[in-house]
Amino acid sequence: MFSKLNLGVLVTLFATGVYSHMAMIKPCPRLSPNNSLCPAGDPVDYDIAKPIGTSSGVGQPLCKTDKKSSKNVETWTAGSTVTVKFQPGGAAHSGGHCQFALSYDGGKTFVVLKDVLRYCFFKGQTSGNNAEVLSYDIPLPSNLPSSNSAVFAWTWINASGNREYYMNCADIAIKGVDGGSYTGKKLLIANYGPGTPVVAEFNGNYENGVDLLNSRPSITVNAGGASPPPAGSSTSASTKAATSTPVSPSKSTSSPGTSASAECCACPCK
Ligand SMILES: [Cu+2]
Repeated sequence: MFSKLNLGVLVTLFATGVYSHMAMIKPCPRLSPNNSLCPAGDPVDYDIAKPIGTSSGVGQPLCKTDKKSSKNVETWTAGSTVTVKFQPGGAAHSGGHCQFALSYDGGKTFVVLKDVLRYCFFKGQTSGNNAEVLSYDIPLPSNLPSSNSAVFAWTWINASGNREYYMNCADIAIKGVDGGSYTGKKLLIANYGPGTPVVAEFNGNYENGVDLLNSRPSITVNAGGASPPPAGSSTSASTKAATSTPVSPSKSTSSPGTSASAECCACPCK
């Protein structure tokens, strides 16, 4: 019964030509179309599943848009576990590296909550395009700062195809430690224009890019955004990382409306 339903969904997607890349559907990300979890009337992007950039150019800003949803789509409690879900039927490009991260400064700086490295959307090495895994549990650290304007992000560096960077973001509230802070790895942004590192196509080598992920600096975030860690708790290197912005999407020279579709996609999307 279940597989019949899934097959039906796939057939529908093929028939309507919607078969595309991967997109988060829960929590409702900004611009998510046809998503009952999203605030009614919010703007949508029917290309929500497209990458925000490639190794050669920036197609869209981080999070796809700077504009927040009209309201927080979920309220999360520090110390609990949340489930993130993805749209079925998209091209999963043989897996790759997913990072799940949180921003307290409106989407400029992200601290990583969970990595799913190498085989994101799959159970192991594969040359497949149909995701085997469409949901991940994210344990929320118990010392996350409280916020009414946090931004949760899923990002993905695909294993096969064009060198792309995918990112969807959801506006959420966090019930955690009032005035608290949290230290973790800074989100790796790669394959996102010439200012970022390139993770080569895996071609079966799932260690590609793992060195970059392993060398992410630590940053400390709090309800005011990202800040230097408390004195004595870390190094000047992480202070620098917390305050620097790796890529300014506004510096993209691509003209609006052409860049995303031009850069994307050598993937086997139909
Ligand atoms: Cu794709």
